[in-house]
Amino acid sequence: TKKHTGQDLQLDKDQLKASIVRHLRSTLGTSEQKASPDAWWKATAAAVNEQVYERLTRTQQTHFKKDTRAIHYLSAEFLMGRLTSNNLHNLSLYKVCEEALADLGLDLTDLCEQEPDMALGNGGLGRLAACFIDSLATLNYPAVGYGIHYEHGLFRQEIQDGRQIERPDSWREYGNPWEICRPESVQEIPLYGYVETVFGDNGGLKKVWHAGRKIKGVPWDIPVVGFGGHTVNILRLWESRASEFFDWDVFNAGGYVNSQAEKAQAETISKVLYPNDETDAGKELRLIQQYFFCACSIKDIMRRYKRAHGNDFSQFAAQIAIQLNDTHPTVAIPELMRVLVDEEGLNWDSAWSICYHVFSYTNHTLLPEALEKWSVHLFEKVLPRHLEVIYEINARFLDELVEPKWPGNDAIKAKLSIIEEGAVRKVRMGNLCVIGSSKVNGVAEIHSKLVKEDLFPEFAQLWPEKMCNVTNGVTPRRWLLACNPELSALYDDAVGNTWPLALDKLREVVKSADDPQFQQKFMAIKRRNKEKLVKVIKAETGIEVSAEAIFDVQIKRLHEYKRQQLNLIHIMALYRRLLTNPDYQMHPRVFIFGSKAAPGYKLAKDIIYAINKLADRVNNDTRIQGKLKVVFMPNYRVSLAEKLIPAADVSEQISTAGYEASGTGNMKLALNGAVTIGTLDGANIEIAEEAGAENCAIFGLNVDEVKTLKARGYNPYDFYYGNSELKAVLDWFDTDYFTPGRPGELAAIKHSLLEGGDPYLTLADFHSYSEAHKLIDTWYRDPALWARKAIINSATMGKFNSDRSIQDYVDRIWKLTNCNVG
Ligand code: DL6
Repeated sequence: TKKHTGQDLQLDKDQLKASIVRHLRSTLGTSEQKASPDAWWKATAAAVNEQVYERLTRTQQTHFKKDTRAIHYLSAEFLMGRLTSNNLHNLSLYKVCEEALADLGLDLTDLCEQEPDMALGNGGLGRLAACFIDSLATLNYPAVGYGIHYEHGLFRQEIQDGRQIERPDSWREYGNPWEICRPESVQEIPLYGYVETVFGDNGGLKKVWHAGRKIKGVPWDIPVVGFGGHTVNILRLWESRASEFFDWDVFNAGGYVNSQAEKAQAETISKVLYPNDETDAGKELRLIQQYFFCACSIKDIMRRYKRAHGNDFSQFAAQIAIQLNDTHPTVAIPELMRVLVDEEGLNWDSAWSICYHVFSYTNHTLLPEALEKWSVHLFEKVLPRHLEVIYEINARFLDELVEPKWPGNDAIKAKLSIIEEGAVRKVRMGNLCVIGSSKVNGVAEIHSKLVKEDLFPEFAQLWPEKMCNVTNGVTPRRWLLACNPELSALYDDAVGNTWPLALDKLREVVKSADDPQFQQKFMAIKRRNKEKLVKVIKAETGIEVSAEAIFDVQIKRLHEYKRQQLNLIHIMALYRRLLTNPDYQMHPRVFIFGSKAAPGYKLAKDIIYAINKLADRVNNDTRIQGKLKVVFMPNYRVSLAEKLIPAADVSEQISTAGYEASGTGNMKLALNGAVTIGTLDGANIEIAEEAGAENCAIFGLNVDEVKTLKARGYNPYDFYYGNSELKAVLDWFDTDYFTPGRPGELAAIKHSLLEGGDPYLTLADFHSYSEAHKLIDTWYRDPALWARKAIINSATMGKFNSDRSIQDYVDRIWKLTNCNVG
C-alpha cells in the first residue's frame, strides 16, 4: 500500500535515463549522437513532466472532489526564474537525475544553464509571488496563480562602454517545456464601446455593455510543484489574441498588411512586461493589460465555481478568496461586481457583500509615484461600464461610511474618494482596493505600521481590523537547498534533512557558532562558493578578483531610495583613502553590484554608468595593490542571484528608512551567511531582531529621524561642507578622473545630491555608513568573530521562510484548510 501521494510514481536512475532517451527520440525528434544541449534539456524536462502531470491530475481531481476553498493570487508579475532544478528538487529527483545524466555523459548543472529565465517580473514583488506559489503548493493549499503570459519578459541588460543597453528578452523563442497551452479554457474579453440601460426580465432597469472590441485570452499553465511533490497547483498566464484574427475579405482584396492589423493590435496586449517607474509610457495599453488578465481570471474562477455550484452564489465568498498583489489587479473588483450584477442578476448589496469578502489587497510600496491612478477619461473610453460601477461604489462609500463618521467634512471626503478631482480627474486604485477589500496588509512590521498611520490613516480609523501585517518570506528550497548545495548538506548533517520544510530547525546550529570545527566547515563552504563566483565574474566581465577578499554585494533594482549612490560614494571615499594614505588598513574588498534600471529613469542609468567607470579606474590602478575591486555584473536576474548569494560575505541593505517596504534579498543573503550592513528599514529590522543587532552592522537615521529631519528642513550642503572627505568625493564627479577626456559626465549624480535636494538623505547617512563599514572590516579581520556572525545570521532566518508568510496569510486573511492530495 502506498504511504503518500507520489510514492508509487518514484523513479530510479535507470527508469529516468530511459525516459530521457525516449523523449529525446520521440518528443524532440533527434538522437543521442546528434542532440544539442537544448534538446537534452528539453528531453529531461519532458521526462520530469511525466511525473509532474500525473501529480497535477491527482491534485486537480482531489481539489474537485473535496471542493475546498481556494486562493486565487492575482499578480501582474511572476518572476519564476528557471524551473528545472527547482522541479527536480521538489520531486526529490535531483540526485537521481544527476546520476542518470552522468551515465549519458552529461552534467546536470550545465544542462540547467540551457534554460532561459522566466523573467515575467521586475523585482521583489514578482519574485515574492513566485516564492508564494511554491509555498502554497508545498503546504498543500488549493491555489491558482493568475498573471500575464508576456511574450517578452524584463529586458536583457547589456553594458556597452559602461552604459545600460536594453535588449528584448525572448524567453520562449524556441519553446518552453514547462508550459501547457489550454485551448479548452480560452476566454473572450470585451473592451471599449458603450453602455445601454434596458428593461430586464423582472421589469427593472439593467445595464448592457456593448463592447467595441473583443480580445481572446488563451491560458498557458505552468505546473507549480510543491516540495515533496504531493500538490501540483498551476500558475495560469493569459496570452492575448485577436478573436477574428484574419480578415479574409480584406486579404482577398489584396490588403495583406491591413488584414493582419487587428491580430497585431490584440497580440500587443501581452507582448511586453512594463518596466516599473516608467509611468507615462503606454498608459492605455497598461490599463488594458490589467483589465485583460483580471477579466480572464474572473471568468475562469466563475467557470470553475459554477461547475460545482451552478447559479447559486450563496457559497461564492466561502469558496473563493482573491488576493490582489499590489494595485495592478484592482480592476478585478469592479469586474466581479459587473459580472455579478449585470450578468448574473444579483442585486447590488448581495454582489457587494460577496466582493468585499472575496478580495484582499497587499500593499508593496509607500512611494506615491507607484500608487496607480488612471484618468477618468481613459477609463471611460476603455471600460465604460466599470467607471459607472466605480462611481456607484464610491457614492455608497462616501454616503454610508464617510458622512456618518465625519459629518460635513468635505476635505476628508475629497481625500478618501476613489475619484481625485482636479484639472484631470483620476481613479485612485489604492483607495478602490482598500474600500473593496476585507483585509489590507503591508509586507513587514514597520511597513504595515506606516501603511496604517501615514498612507491610509482615515481608512484605518474606519476599519481598524482591516489593516494587518504579513512579513515577507522566501522559499528555502530555491534560496538555500538548490542554490547552496554544500551548505545544505552541512545543515543536513547538523540538524537533519527536514529543515527545508521547517527552517526554524536551523536555530539548533547557533550552539555551534563558536565551535572551531563547525566554523571551519562553514567558512570553507563560503570560500568554495566564492571561488566559483570568481570564475563567473571573470567569464562575464573579464575582471579578476580574489576569493581572499570580502565579497560585498548589492543586488536589487536600481532606485535612488535603494541608494546604490551611497555605496558608490563610499567606494570612492575608500579609493581616495588608499590613494592618499598607502598604509590605510583594510582587508581587500570586492564590491559587487547587480541591477537593472528602468529604461526611462535617467539618473538610475547614470548611476550604473558611474559604477562601471569607477570600476574601470579602480580595477586597473596598481597603486592600491588590488585592495579594492568593483564589479558590475550585467543582466541581473534570478539565475544570477542564485550564484551571487551563496558567495556573499556582506549584504548591502541601505535604503532610506521608511522607503523599502520589506526587501527579500536581505533575507536570502543572510540565510546564506552574509552579514547585513543596513538601515532600520523594512524587514531589516526583523532580521536584526532574529539574528541579534550585534550580528548586523546597522547604521543611519531611523524612520522617525528621517521624518524629523525632513520636517526641520534638510539641507544636503550642511553635510557637504561639514565633511571634507564627502566634499572631495562629490567634487570628483565634476572632473574627468573617471571619464578621461569627458569631464562632467557624472555630474548629474552630484547635482541630484546637492541642488536636487538629496531627497533620499544620502549625504545625511554617509558618515554613519562609513563607520559601519569600518566595523565590518574590523569584524572580518577576526576570522572566528566573523564566522560566528555569519553562522548566526544563516541559522536564525527561520522566520523568513515563505511557508511562514503563507501560513500567516492563511490564518489572518484567507482562512483556508489544506487539502492533502491522495
Ligand atoms: O513585497 C515585495 C517587495 C518588497 O520586498 C520591496 O521592499 C518592495 O519595494 C517591492 N515593491 C514593489 C512595488 N512595485 N510596485 N508597484 O515592487 O515589493
